[in-house]
Amino acid sequence: MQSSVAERRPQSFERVLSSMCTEPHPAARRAAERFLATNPGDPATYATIAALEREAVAGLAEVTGLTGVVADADPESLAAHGYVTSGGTESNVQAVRSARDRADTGASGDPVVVAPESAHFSFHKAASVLGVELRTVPTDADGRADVDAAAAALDGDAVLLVGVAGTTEYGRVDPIPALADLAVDAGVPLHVDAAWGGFHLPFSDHDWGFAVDGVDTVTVDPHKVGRAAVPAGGLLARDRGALDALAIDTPYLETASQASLTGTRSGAGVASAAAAMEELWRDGYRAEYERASDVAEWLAGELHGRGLRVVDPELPLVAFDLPDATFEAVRERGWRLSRTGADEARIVVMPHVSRASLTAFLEDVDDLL
Ligand code: 0PR
Repeated sequence: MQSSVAERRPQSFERVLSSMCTEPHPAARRAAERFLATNPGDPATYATIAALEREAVAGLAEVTGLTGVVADADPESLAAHGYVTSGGTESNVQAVRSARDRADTGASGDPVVVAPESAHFSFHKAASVLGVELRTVPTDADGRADVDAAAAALDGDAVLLVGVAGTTEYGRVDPIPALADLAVDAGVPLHVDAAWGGFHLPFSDHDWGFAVDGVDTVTVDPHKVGRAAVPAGGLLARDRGALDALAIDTPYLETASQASLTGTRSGAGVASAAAAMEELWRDGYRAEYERASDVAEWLAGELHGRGLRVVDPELPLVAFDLPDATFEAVRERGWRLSRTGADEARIVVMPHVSRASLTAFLEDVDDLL
């Protein structure tokens, strides 16, 4: 007989190597539990969680460089520039929706979103629900958006260009400044998907966020590298108009409008995002970026030393060739490992992925190779 729910426990993160989920920060976990039954979708009723959402957005504005570009950076006014979503999917859907509804193309066909083929599958969902055409363009040999291909794809029907800062499969950062120039020339906004990369990038050499002119909206997820509890994504916009375009009247609530896609949403994610950033921005995240980058470099060297082809990591995500039989055998030993579309094994060096756990993984690989 199946044991009761109360007796069951989630699996440990010890052998989880390809997921973008991780152990929340202890303060984030506690905050999530306290605010579990609140609804930030109704700020007039749940004022404390609404205030925490303003703080979380202010935190995300720091992470993405928005505070450096908007004149008035106090949390009250920043609140109109973003909100805590349910995750990267909602953020990306909403970015596409906002761009579609702000566009004035006089387009003949469906509005077009141009994105590199490395863009996350949430853009396909967005295209499907929003009635836009997703026009994907090739990446270069290194897995970054090909700027010339993007330029060729932007025509009069285009309403949005997408760049990815930290791709799901390889952790690649697209050339955001070049894409931004292109977007400005074409008269379309640029959306940067930094759902995974966003909490690493401030400590890297990349130009990626609102510091780059032409970047209009950014996805950045506290529930990935930000160490908040699920669900906590982030959507940020340079101009309040991008959020205004999403606002729907809410006649019977005390608050007059709502920009989020979901109605009732858990205060757990919002509170835990605020708590995680209070604890970790900036030094904690910097330390994790440095730790994870070191671990990724070390892992790439170890794999290379075993004669395996490794995709040189840019952010802490390592893709490498592993023979099919070995891949299946390590999975049978409990390692949770997934593959890229090109069949490489893929290790995301999340906060719970340590050198010690990877050493144990490599011992299993040695044993099986
Ligand atoms: N944008 C990028 C660049 C992403 O990598 C992801 C998620 C998203 C958007 C969508 O975010 P949400 O899943 O929060 O809506 N990438 C991971 C992936 O598809 C999501 C994931 C996380 C998958 C944990 C498995 C897992 O265990 O691989």
